[in-house]
Amino acid sequence: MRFDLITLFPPMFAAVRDLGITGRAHAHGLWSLVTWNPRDFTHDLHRTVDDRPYGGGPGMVMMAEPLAQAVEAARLARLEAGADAEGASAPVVLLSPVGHVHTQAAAQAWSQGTGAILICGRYEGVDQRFIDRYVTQQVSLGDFVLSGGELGAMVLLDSVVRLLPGALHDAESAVQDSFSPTLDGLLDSPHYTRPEVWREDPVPAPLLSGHHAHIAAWRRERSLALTATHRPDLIEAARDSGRLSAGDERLLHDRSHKS
Ligand code: 9WO
Repeated sequence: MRFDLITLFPPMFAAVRDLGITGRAHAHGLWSLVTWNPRDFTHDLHRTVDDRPYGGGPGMVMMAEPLAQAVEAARLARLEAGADAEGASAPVVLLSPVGHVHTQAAAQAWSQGTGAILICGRYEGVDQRFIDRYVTQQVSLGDFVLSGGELGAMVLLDSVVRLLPGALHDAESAVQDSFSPTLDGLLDSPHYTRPEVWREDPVPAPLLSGHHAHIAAWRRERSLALTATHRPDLIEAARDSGRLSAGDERLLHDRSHKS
């Protein structure tokens, strides 16, 4: 899997390339990352990548031509590296609030692919003619504004790379995450580690029982309670897709009728 990042700030991507789970996966060759700076595709003395908006208004707009040349260079390099299936070309993705909101299901789908060319905008925005001609999809991380697309791209990368086979030490970890299939779309239960009593606050007894069925039942109950309290929309979605058992429904019912 290969990602080509079009960015004015290549050093930012050291965070995902060199550190933590994604860094280890990169060191093991599970994925690669190449940055392309639009500034390197300018041809004027000042290496200009932005200009004032037509129609007026605040701030500056990223110019289409340096972005287009960076994408063309990335495409050629991917072709030479055999990064995509024969005849296929990588998606060109703009991180922006206009896009579909990224989800765990989307991350799963991405993790089956060969990567993408990710466009990180800066300033007030990107010339629409570049978007119209090159961008195949836009991805949003949520309804908020960033100073640039880089952090959004890194969130996308992290969510995808950690799902690659071999990325995690403990193969179970990705399976047990919040939103993993085994949790049926519920939030994960709380976690505890040593000491057994911390500042007079003990670890919940079922976790110390050594009885695996009791532990699983306690975790399921905690997942349901946490999700019902904080994300009732996820309870509804799990129910609508048949992922709640009769036992789950009983726990939720009993909980909502406690005084
Ligand atoms: C932002 C925008 C807002 C409304 C309509 C169109 C839009 N396009 C862009 C855009 O391409 N923004 C660039 C990246 C340049 C300005 C800073 N950028 C950005 C991306 N701010 N916020 C995001 C972002 C990305 C993913 N998820 C949430 C926010």
